Amino acid sequence: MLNWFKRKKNKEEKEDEELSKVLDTELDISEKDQEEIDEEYIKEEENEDKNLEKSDLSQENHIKTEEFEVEEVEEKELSIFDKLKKGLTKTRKDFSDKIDGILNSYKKIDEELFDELEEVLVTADVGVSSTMKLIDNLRERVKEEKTTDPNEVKNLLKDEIRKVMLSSQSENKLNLDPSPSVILVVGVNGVGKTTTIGKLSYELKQEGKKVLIAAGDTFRAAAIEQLEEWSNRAGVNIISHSEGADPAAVIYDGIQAAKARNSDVLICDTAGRLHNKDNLMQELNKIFRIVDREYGEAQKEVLLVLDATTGQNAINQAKVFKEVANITGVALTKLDGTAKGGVIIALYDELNIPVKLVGVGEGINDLQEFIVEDFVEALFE
Ligand SMILES: Nc1nc2c(ncn2[C@@H]2O[C@H](COP(=O)(O)OP(=O)(O)OP(=O)(O)O)[C@@H](O)[C@H]2O)c(=O)[nH]1
Ligand SMILES: [Mg+2]
Repeated sequence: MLNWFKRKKNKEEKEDEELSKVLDTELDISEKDQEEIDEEYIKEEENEDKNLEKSDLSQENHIKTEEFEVEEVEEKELSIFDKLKKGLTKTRKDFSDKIDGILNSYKKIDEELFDELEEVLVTADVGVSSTMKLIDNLRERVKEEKTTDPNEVKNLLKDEIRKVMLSSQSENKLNLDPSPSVILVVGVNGVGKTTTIGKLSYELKQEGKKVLIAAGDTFRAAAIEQLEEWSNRAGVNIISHSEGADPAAVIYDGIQAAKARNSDVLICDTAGRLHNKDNLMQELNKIFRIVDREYGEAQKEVLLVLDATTGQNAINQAKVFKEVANITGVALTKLDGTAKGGVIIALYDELNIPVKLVGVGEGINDLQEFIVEDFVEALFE
């Protein structure tokens, strides 16, 4: 193994050891943090109130709706592939441009070239073990096919990435048929759970499904109100209790309402922020038990939301959640704001968890299904 790589590997092993420490910090919220969050929320509310005072409420709503529709029409003009490509802009720049630069600077294929490619993959958060596997496979391919032109290496690498991802035994589509189905949305705080639920509700409603949301994050009032706002935007119903209520009771009520109203999909928000990791995991287990007991007939998805901008830390979070829950898929958010999109390759290769949805912006239309072939194409364009 090359020296640079060894150092990188040692560093990542150390990071792995600190896995639970990292998560504990992420899941732990100090009183000071909570005060800051509350203050921020109060400020936002005051601003909103001021805006509403300025103009007549109905007129305001009317204007907002119109703006919203215009935004949607523009967004729809982009194809799914173009949207993914746009979302991957930063990753692609870092990845494809660098690879082109390297390959153009070499006249023959040698170890140094492989070394440089390794560095690009690790920098794009593909992860050390997946990178090693890919580069080893690439080396073999070059040998087998007696490739001598560095420019041909790009297509071989693309093919190897595709192979690694497709060999993972996973289904990319949300398993929602036949109705009814329930989606439990889990993940640490701030990764984008609530936003993803809003976008997903909207999309499923557009597909003609009857959607109900359960506001299972009762840890703070702001979380419930944020979800209510999203349910309004998406035009779907929501079941909520007040702040501090037992989340399992909210989910229980959600299930009863979904049954009574013949809903196709029940989407449950959960808290990402509790006093510590054990609390969070216990609470999730309680919710899972309620769903199994009360809604056995429903298709069940446990969607782990991960924030792409956190790179390898997202992989660590996935490892922890995988221990306590049967995660059926990942929604990877904030792909638009990061060069760390390579983390998707590691999710497939190291954890065998399919990415089912990707978030490519903060708008209601900025969620899309994930297709491996499209991702690989977009990455190398
Ligand atoms: N750019 C971008 N921002 C996103 C995306 N998804 C979510 N966000 C933003 O990320 C922030 C956090 O999102 P939330 O949906 O509140 O996250 P959460 O996981 O529900 O957070 P907690 O309720 O605190 O646990 C918000 O400002 C969102 O607008 C995305 O795909 N792209
Ligand atoms: Mg939330």
